[in-house]
Amino acid sequence: MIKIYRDHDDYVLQNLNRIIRVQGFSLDALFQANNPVDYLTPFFEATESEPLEQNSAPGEYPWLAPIENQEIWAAGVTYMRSKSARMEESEQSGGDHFYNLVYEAERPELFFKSTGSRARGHLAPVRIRKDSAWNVPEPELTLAINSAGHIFGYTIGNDMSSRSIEGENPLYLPQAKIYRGSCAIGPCLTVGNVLSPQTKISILISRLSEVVFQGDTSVSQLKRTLPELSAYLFRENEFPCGAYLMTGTGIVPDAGFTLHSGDRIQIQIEGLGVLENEVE
Ligand code: DO4
Ligand code: MG
Repeated sequence: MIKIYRDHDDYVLQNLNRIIRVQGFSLDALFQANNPVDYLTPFFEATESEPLEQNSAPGEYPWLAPIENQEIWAAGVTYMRSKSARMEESEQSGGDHFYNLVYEAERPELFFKSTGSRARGHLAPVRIRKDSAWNVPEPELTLAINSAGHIFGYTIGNDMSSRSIEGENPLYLPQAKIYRGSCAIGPCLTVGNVLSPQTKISILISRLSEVVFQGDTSVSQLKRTLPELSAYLFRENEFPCGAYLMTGTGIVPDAGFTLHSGDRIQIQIEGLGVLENEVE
């Protein structure tokens, strides 16, 4: 299992206890490679390890989002909890029926979420919209899919969302989902691990050092398979530099909860690390 962290000037690769800072590495090239391990191995052969003590706490370093020219897309209503929360928030507008339909339908909900230049990394601020009264983070297992459509890695995603805008009318979804600071991924891209269905996804939100929300789920609660989601994304489309696909949220706080400026959001996925962002 290899973890790829993005720094301002270059990349840091970690394979167990070996940490190397590499030159000439490109995520676009990795996403275009037939076999990602073949692309990564020569960097470990050609580069001296950095002393571990300098990098012993990768979780405390503000890594950039591990992305170059990949688009970030997202799947929705892939967990029962997302379906029920969406139906509740859109009942008044009459939009609830559509969430029920898409949960049962063969075709999943897929939407565009972000470009690399807009994506925030680990410890960078995320935002809530000023014209939105009800806002939540969405902790999501995020797939790295190469240009040939194969899933070869994983990262952690936060699909920041306005529930008030989305609930008002399902056609407002792009405004609820795509705005400045609405997307974070990281802290690294993990390649070469086998993800068990029991993999736990958890979130903790703290405000002035008090925990105001926590929840967890597991990948086994996902209604659809990961290859099914990625196949739908690549159907009749092409991604020359590959893509990231957020796989939907299985954790939604109850209706009384909204994010505040200053809240700290920590999302943990077993084997992938912790993605932490403060709300600006
Ligand atoms: O349909 C609305 C968005 C769903 C979503 O983002 C999710 O289920 O994670
Ligand atoms: Mg989502």
